[in-house]
Amino acid sequence: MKKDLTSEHITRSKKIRTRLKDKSVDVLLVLNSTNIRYLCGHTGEFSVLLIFKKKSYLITHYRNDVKAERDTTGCTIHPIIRDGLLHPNDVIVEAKKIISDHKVKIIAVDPGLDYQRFLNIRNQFKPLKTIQTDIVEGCRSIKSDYEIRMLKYAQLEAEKIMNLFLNEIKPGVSEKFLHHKLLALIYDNVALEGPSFLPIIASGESAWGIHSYYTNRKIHKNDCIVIDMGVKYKGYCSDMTRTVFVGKPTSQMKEVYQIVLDAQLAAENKIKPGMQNHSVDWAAREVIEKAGYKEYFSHGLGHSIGLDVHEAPYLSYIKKREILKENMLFTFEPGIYLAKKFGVRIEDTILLTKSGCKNITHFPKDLRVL
Ligand SMILES: [Mn+2]
Repeated sequence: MKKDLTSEHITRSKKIRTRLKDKSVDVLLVLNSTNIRYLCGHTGEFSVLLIFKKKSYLITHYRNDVKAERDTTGCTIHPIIRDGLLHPNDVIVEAKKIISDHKVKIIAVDPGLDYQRFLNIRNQFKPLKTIQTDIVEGCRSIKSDYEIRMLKYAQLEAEKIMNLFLNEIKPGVSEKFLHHKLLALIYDNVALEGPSFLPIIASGESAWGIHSYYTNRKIHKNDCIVIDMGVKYKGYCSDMTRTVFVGKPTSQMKEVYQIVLDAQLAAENKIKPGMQNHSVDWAAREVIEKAGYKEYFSHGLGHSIGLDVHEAPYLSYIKKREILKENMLFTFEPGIYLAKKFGVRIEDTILLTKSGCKNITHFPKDLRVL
């Protein structure tokens, strides 16, 4: 596994270097912690990764260096040894020293920081030219075979947990109890890093708020319950939503469930490499619009997923237009939320293949009455 990861880090850094060369950039300064993990494996705080044409340096506080030696490949670890507290800017001061030992004209800064911090860094590196870049995000959006394997495994483990979890749902238990129970089931699997986000348990009328994690509401007979959950395996996230019913669903619940499912299938049938993100969102949205529930699908169809649970590109017609490529992964999560009544969302993860897509979520989607 460690060997796999080492060759991953080498391949990823190579890709980054090619792109830096295309833009005539001499060094990339990476501050976003997920991007640092992506490129060298390090997960500690207060770190900066410097990628030069031939060499990379990980600048980190000395208290991180044992961990860095263990987790990191493909770069030289450069610990900052200092008495007293470490100031967040110390890593930048150290980066400046290393950069001054190299022939550098243009520095690219990874955008995992707010614009104000970028301006601050730009000032510190003057008179060198500093540009903001999102090339790491660009690389991250196309998944390698190794990453696809990790993402599939995370999803598989999440499905086993979901199976156990559904036994806990019965009238009288609260959303809060179920939320805690689901977290406990996730943490019981020590092979996992933990949840990829706090699970959402939204029942009955409380389901119309898209991101309420839970309330104290107790499950009733004839409820409709939205469960949105994911786990993290070796850094990689899964994300899945299922809507289940306790007792007898009403005819409107059944109708809405079928529309949401049809919307998801429409997007699955339509997506292929070369398509624009907006068109995929519309493929699902049209189904819901035609069925008369246009205003009740109030979020995008989905997002990419990887080391972060939400990554670019986003399948939403209000986000930046992007062309979709083979080996990108997306969640498809259409939903209909009827204020003060109930909500339905169904979410799977889809891998874009040469000719279309492959759904990596295998948890059943037929209407389930517990
Ligand atoms: Mn999602």
